[in-house]
Amino acid sequence: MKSTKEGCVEMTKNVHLQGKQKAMKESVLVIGAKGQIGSELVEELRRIYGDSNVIATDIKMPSDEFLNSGPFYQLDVLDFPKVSEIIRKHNVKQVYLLAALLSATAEQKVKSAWRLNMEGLLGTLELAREEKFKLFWPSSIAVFGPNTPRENTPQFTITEPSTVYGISKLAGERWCEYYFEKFNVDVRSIRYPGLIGYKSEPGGGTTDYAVHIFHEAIKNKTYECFLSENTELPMMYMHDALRATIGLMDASADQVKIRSSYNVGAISFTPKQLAAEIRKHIPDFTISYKPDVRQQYADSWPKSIDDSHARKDWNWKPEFDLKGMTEDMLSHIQAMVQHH
Ligand code: AKB
Repeated sequence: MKSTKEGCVEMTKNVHLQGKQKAMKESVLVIGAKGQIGSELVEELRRIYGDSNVIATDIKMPSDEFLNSGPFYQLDVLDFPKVSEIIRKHNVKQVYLLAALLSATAEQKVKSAWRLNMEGLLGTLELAREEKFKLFWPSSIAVFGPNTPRENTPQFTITEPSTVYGISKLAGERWCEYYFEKFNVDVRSIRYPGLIGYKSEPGGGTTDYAVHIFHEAIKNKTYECFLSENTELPMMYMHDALRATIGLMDASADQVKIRSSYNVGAISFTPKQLAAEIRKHIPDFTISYKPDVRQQYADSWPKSIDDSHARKDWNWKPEFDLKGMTEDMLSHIQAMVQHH
């Protein structure tokens, strides 16, 4: 392990490219690598491109295990000179910009959420224009608002978000399309629904209940939900989210017809339906409901998503339904709990 004077920690490993791994001298950069998506995406990208070709960065230092898995820099995304230095040094040709504050935290920290979510994107779009890399930026179902049709929400419809997070995502979508149209920046984006995975926990979101419920079901056999029982929201298992993300980035440029952000759908359910599914495996699991401020955000979002454009343009298709996702989550968390 080398520690450089800027405080970066860089790991180099001998990598034997094999199987699905693609030989390349170019690198992939993940900004916000310790978050819910980032930590799993880095693992998957390293499997595809080789450990040393995927550069992970985050404002926080990760675990030793993560540090040992490939190159890492401690980095504030708003420090653009440093981002640019890493991009040049490693000949980065793809950037995944995942650093953001989610819906609930953004309402608490309005200005810093706007700064991180918006200036982070704008600065990175500028770098993409100069350095000519392909950029992935996540949008969200939060771009929709209370006036949007909530069932099977279309790709092109009313977008009047009522949360700081949603406003930043909507503005971000417009910037992405602008940089593509004006400067030919190859930027690609997905409107993620709530994401559910067992490897990393979300933080500060409204859809987080659908992850916490599994951990509590296994540990305590009971869960107090901060959304009401019939709050239906679009959700996606992390396995599918990674497939969608990498699938969109791997699509040829002419397949990517939408440069703002694509609707992608997978599963829709309510807390009550999820609890019933969990009960098929843990019969004595109980749930109670104590909606808090996050209920308002959820009530302004779609119940289900029409993702026909993503299906048609770059062959998007989810693999996990509620049953499959629940089985997989429970068996992995159970194994993790037994292991510790
Ligand atoms: C959140 O709940 O804030 C996020 C999202 C839907 O973008 N998971």
